[in-house]
Amino acid sequence: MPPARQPDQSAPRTVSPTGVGYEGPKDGRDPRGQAGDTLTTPNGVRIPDSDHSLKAGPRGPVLLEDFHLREKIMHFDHERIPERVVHARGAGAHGVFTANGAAAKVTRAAVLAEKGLQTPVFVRFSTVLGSRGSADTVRDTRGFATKFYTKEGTWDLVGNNIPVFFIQDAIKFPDIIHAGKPHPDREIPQAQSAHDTFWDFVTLHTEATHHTIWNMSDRGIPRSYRTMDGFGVHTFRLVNEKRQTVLVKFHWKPKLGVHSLTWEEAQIAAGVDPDFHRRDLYDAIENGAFPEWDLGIQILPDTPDEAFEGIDLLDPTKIVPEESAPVQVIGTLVLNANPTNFFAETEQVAFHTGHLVPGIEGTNDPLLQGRNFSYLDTQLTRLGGPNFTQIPINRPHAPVNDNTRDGFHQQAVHTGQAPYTPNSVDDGVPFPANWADGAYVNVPRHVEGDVVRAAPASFDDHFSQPALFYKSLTSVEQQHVIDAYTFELGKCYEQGIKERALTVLARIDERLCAEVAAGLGLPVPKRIKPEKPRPESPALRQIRPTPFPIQGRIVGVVAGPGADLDGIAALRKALEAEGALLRVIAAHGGQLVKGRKVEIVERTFATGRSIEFDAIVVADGAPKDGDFRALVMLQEAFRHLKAVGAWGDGVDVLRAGGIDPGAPGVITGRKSNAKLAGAVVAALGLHRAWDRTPLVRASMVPPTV
Ligand code: HDD
Repeated sequence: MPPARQPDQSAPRTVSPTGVGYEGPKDGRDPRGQAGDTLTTPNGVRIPDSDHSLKAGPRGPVLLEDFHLREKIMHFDHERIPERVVHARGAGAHGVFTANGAAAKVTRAAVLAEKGLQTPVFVRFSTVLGSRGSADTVRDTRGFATKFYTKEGTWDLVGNNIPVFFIQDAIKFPDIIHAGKPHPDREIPQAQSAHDTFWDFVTLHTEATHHTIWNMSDRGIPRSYRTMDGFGVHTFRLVNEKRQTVLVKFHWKPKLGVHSLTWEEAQIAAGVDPDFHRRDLYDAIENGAFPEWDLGIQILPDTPDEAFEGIDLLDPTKIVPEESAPVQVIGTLVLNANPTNFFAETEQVAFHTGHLVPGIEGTNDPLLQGRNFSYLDTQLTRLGGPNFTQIPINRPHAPVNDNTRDGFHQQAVHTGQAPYTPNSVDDGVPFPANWADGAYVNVPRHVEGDVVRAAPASFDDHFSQPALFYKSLTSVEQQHVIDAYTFELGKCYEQGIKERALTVLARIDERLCAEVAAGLGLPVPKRIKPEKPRPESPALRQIRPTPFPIQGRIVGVVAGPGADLDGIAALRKALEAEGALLRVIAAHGGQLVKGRKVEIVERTFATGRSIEFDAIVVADGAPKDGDFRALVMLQEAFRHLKAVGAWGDGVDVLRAGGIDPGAPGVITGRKSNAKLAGAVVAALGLHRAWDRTPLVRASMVPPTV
């Protein structure tokens, strides 16, 4: 490539530990600290007093010549930018993606292909429907958007934690979002799909059935951003050095496994800790439990019909079962740094499905093509003009020499006289690049057809894959789906919508339909045969018998005034060896002291709630009957199928809470020793004591089916 004559427009990028933002202090102090010691105006004028406006005498009036007052208030008045029209609520982190070289045969994109190449990334996770201040744990799809700052330009993989989408054509996106957002008159409910307009839409547009059943499954209420899958959703086309192409589906697979909240936990968290997922991500990274995902691809032949085993690959409401096309791991993502400034990074990051690099192309999926317009367009309103790629978090790490000029918020001082090509005034530079230079050259593809507003006939299959999904789940997961539909439809007011929803469920599975109908107190629709699903796909289950790593998991230890502090320390040591944390919960803040041993109380019965902990253990030395707030915590944890336990006379507290020490997932011992710690670690790895389910549900009155 010819050398760029003008300075690299990305040059003003200042490098803080997280890669963006103002440089922190240079004199060895905390790099996240303030940039300087002295208070100034935006123009750098030093200020003696920022607490009093300039007045004619202490009792006023305020003088117009107070430029500091005017600048300060003017800036404050304009601190807000519009929130994202969807995915407004989110949290982000910096990290690194390392390719393992396995993709070299299918793509020329170095970010994916070059073995060992490390590419900086920024990831933003989000909910879809809620406003910026809404709760994290609502039932919703989660966004999983990754910006790869590659040497060949920025590549954005803007995906979700659900592999399919509600609609097949982008022209319907405003409609599904209007239906999901709060009702226009009262602006309620916030961040929920449990209302009439959502269910009206998805039952009238049955292409939404597949995405909807994923939302009603445990995928709709993830335990953590760290324990979610991610999917590129659309089929993409990869191009290798020989200009050969394959079609692929992208998958992010979390090293910690896919885990979810229970519905009750999600509801409690939304009230007790609306920042549950944001806090979890931030704390895990601060504690060095860096979240990791493998990136995998399903490689599918690029045939003229763009289909695989009868599945139309241009239809974003369809998956390709992993049993038919295995996911091949091509690299690993590690998130290892929190943002320094939420607004500058997480709020201003601008993803775009059209941010592609050589070797990665889109397909004719009509949903993807509409997105390619939308993501660019939305930034004009949100980020105030066309120069948003100059905002630090959006700046490419590749040289930029693009001949664009001017516009709002222009940061670059462009040199050169001829911002057009070809030119002779600037000696012809910048010159267009070619394939050998690493240019983005689209693979030629033949296109023909009548101009029509229509979809292919294959897009009409709306039920076979929802049926496949439901059939593939474990019985525990199926029950959660039944409960979720019953809850959501139970929150609707319109009888006709509920009845229509039952006719949709009847096409998926007879029992699902019958159970939800019973829960709603409505008759089962007649004469509708469920779709015949493909063979089961066990890969769709998230409850697995194999344990997962427990990094970042939190065990709460309930400690009375006479607690066995040695035992607590021993349990902590064992948990920390696995990357998990222990937090002491007691009746008051401060410390617990026994002889020379001291334990800091990190949660009290007043500030703590069961949802914060993945397991709760009562230490020996507890008051026999416990504190009722501790009992509530233990009962909730038990109901949510979490490991609960006790050692010594802590077992009496379990009994006082009505918890049978012999029940599944209840861990007891005489002492806090290696055996007890091992049992806690093993239980955390399985996430929940699923075999406790019948015991917990036994106390619920079942609807008569
Ligand atoms: Fe979208 C944001 C994911 C369909 C229009 N979308 C947005 C974000 C994610 C997705 C993760 C948040 C990015 C961030 O963190 O800043 N969207 C998807 C997926 C889709 C999808 C996986 C289907 C497969 N989206 C979709 C369609 C359209 C949009 C069909 C419009 C035609 N999406 C937007 C948007 C947003 C957005 C309005 C809001 C803020 C933004 O883009 O930057 O343009």
